[in-house]
Amino acid sequence: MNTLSRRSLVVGGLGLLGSGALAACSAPSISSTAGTGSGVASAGAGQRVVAKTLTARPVRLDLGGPSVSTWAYGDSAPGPLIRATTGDRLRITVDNQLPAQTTVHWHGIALDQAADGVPRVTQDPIAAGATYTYDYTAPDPGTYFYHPHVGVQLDRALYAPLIIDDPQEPGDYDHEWILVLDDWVDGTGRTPDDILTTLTSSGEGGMDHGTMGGMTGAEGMEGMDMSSGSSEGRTGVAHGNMGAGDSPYGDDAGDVAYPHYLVNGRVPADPEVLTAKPGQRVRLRIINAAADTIFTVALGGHRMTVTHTDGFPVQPQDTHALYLGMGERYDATVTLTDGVFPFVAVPLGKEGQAMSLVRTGSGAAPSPSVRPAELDKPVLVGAELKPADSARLEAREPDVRLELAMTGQMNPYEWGFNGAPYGQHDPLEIQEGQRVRLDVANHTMMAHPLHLHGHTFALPNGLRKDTVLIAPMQSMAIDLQADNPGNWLIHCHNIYHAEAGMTTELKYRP
Ligand SMILES: [Cu+2]
Repeated sequence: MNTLSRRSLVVGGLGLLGSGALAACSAPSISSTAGTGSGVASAGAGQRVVAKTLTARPVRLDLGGPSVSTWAYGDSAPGPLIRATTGDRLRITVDNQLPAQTTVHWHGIALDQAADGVPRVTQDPIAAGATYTYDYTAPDPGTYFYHPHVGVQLDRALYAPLIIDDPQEPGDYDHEWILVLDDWVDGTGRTPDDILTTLTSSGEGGMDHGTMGGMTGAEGMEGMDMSSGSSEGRTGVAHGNMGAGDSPYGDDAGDVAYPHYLVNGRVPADPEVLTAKPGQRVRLRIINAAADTIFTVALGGHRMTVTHTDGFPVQPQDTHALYLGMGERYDATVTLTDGVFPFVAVPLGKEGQAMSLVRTGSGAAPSPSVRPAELDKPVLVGAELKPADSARLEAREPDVRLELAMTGQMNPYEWGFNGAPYGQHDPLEIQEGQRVRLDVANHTMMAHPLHLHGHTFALPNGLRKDTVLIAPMQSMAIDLQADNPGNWLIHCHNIYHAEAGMTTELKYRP
């Protein structure tokens, strides 16, 4: 399910049907996944319906050596690809065979809030043994993913890609490869719930945090410009392109030292092998589904051209390597040369790496610990990409400005916004039709990927994102158009931080 050759579809005659054929074509591979049914039907008023059943259940998975007991959608990590076309209606029934409540969140989709999958905000959690149907329209094309929004379930195998195809997309590439990154611990002697308990009781999940354990959110706030609307005040990180050893996100990027890092559910010792011919163009859709790990990604021997982030197009940008925060997605194209190449995802501030192999010719596979030279070259900071003109928010002064300070520390393990954990938070209140500016300020010594549900926001340079990495002590003003009424979460996409309180709500007043 992780590879799809557009050329083979065209050769099969399906290309004439446009991108709609992609969803229909992907259906058989999805229905072949045990416990997962699917179908595509036309709906009334010309809207096509993509209907599937997703079964969440305990499974045993082979990660390419390590065999683990975990929870998954169907019987694989990542779970089954869901694919539709812009404007389609998705009707996804979740059959919860887990021994726990769950929900599914469709990360990045500007959907009707009733389908957003947030327990006690948009729905009651789906009880063990129960089913629930999500029904929503996907308004924007792009690379998305889906995962639970209950506890730290995301840190099991409960994640999978969600691709919305663009009927206008020229598709001038020979292959499309979806690459899902993950950090893995479940079934290795600890569960994610064990780790959350350890973190919240002692502040240590296995990482050596050195001297930062006593750092509090209030320290270092003095002198920060929290209100400036100037472009200088809105971007706290001055320089983006730094080597991997000199990351703007610091070395203390995560809380958990994971035993394994995965691309498409495989460890580097027995990686997935992606095959193509020399000279072919490939579209990579890279998704960071990890719970606690920022990755630096590179393809050995190649430069990538980044074309989209979080679904939206950017001005194409060449790079040797790029950072991906948890919940972020980047699309890139690459023209392949002849040989065998490692696609690596190196966890920031942690040991080990994730890897897939790209094979266009003969040759020995590189070592699982290979470090491509691209990692020593400047690494692209996604927030510095420029938006494609088609992706820009219409210029407008904000009607309302709201402060969103990221606060907390490791010891005690408490995270929040504006000094309060979720549950004691004051929702950020807005009204439909407003242009809203969120003055985000990271008052902590860690990087946090900030994720907003139901909307895509604009960074100071106009870049459209739904998840953005905020560096330690960085401030950044982000603008959004209040065009999707409801009650939406804003949270850190480090799932342990989110669970420990770094979650709040953006609430439309009636
Ligand atoms: Cu965080």
